[in-house]
Amino acid sequence: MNDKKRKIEDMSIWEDAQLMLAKAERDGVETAWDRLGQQTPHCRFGETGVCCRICTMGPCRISKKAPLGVCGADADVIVARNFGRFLAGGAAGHSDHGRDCIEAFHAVAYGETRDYGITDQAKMVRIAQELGIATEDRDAMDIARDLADEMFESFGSRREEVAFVHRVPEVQRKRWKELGIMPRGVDREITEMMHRTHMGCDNDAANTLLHGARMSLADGWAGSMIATELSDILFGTPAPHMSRVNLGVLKADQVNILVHGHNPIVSEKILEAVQEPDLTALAKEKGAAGINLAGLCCTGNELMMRKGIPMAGNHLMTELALVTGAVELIVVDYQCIMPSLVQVGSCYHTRMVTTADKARFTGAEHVKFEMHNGMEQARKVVRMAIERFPLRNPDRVDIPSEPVELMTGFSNEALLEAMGGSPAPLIDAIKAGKMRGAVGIVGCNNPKYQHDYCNLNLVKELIKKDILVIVTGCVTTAAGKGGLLVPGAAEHAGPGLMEICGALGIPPVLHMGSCVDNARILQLGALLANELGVAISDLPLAASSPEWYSEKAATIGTYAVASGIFTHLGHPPNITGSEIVTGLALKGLDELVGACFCIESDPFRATELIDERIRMKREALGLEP
Ligand code: XCC
Ligand code: SF4
Repeated sequence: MNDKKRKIEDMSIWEDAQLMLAKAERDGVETAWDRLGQQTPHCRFGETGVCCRICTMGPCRISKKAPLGVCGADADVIVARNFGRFLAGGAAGHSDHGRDCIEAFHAVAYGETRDYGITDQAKMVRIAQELGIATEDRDAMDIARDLADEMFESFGSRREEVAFVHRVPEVQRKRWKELGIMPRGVDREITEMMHRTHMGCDNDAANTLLHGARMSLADGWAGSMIATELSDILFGTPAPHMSRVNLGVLKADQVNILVHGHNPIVSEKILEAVQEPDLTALAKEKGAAGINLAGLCCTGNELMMRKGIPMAGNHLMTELALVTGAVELIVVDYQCIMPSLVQVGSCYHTRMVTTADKARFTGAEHVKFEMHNGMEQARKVVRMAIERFPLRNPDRVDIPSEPVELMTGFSNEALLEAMGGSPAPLIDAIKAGKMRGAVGIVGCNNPKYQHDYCNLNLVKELIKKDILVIVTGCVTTAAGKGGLLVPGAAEHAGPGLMEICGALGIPPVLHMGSCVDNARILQLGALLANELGVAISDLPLAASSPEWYSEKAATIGTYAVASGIFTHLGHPPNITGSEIVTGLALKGLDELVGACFCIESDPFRATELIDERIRMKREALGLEP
């Protein structure tokens, strides 16, 4: 072990994490925290974004002594190109997930699968109508075929605008057109970013960054939005219900299966399989009391939102969940899955199973899920888990903590229903200052922080100021473990928000889903803005990702800002080596798109910055701050 090792209490705020970190040490298991110690201090060139590896005249790194790369590119150009490609990774991740959802929907529409179907037909018809598809007197599958085609169009090169952009307030669409950042097609914008950042193309940092905004908008208003809407159509639109969270959701006497990744196409089938009587009988034959399914990260969010399946933990809990020694099998699809999980699993009896050809892990077993075999493959995976149960070593099992209750399932549809079908109560509450504004807190964990310290404290502080918090992604688990996702948590909110929550029977912190479901927040913002006849950037809204780590989180932040939502990040992306790029992000964008980023690692100071912005927006609307 290295000398930079942190105290366990400084690594995570949670008891379940701390107990498992201690067990990992006893069991000789290395975690992300250990490896961070080995990787720090980080390379300064990389950290500030001034290292360029785009061609083989380099690699070049910019310093006072060498201010230009071999080709003549300066720090601004290099930072902008690197950041553009970083954003492209995020946009590609969400959007390729969205494309997988269209392919599933397409297979359903063309009768190519019996394993998947349409759960929310009313929503399908509503969205088809919204997109101008004829629905009257038509067979549902005919409508579905047209809708699938229409959604594929938002990925291509032949449209001037992605389909869901019509949801955006008119003033903003005009602004986007004038700036040249109207998103045309997901694949086109991503490809164009790769082109622009090839050596010898876009050598104007601000111009590159504007394309980053366009590409991120294509993620938010197309790739992610399509993933969300189609997942609802295929698997059901979430409605409020209770669930549980933390490592205590694992069961000592049952076969434990964890699902990890993002796309419900895999996890929904695993859920069906664990409920089949013959598989439960097989588990009992092997000496288990049953089969227990729990989620991790965003696929956990998806299953919890729709089906109430408990959540074992967020990003930094994924290794620690295996350290319990109680997990027979972890099945993954893609994104945010640490390659170390194969290693950690092999220290116990845990089998890791991959399901997507685009995300294979050396050392894991590959069970490829396709549209026509999802159910059969899910049964196979569950059977594999059951076979592992007799191999579990009870002496090495430790399941810490009692689970915490939470409420989940706040789709926009559910939220509107709770308000009697119209956003008017929400708007009245904002006008009256009972709810001063809303903040969407999204995203990840990062071992550079004490795990969940910023996530949890930011949520707590904001609700005290009568600001409604909406959570998606890994921050959900933090809010849930902190007991803030239940209606009773309204007692920790300011008096106005407490009253509103009491009247509607909702928590002061609403769980809206996984990270692609940030599209729900965009849609809600647009709905409120349209209702008030203003731009999204005029609303007392903000976004935050305090402990972010991924390219996807940066893309989310960028589409939030480009959509007019002031966005807080706990730490900057690797852009600080360019004054132009940093200046645009922190200030310049405000004049162009009506919002910008702010950076603050302390959750209490971040609360002040967000609060100040909400005050400003309220005053501009002529409301009490
Ligand atoms: Fe990944 Fe989506 Fe971040 Fe969690 S929140 S660490 S991106 S799983 Ni999306
Ligand atoms: Fe160096 Fe320019 Fe090549 Fe980058 S593109 S590696 S700065 S020569």
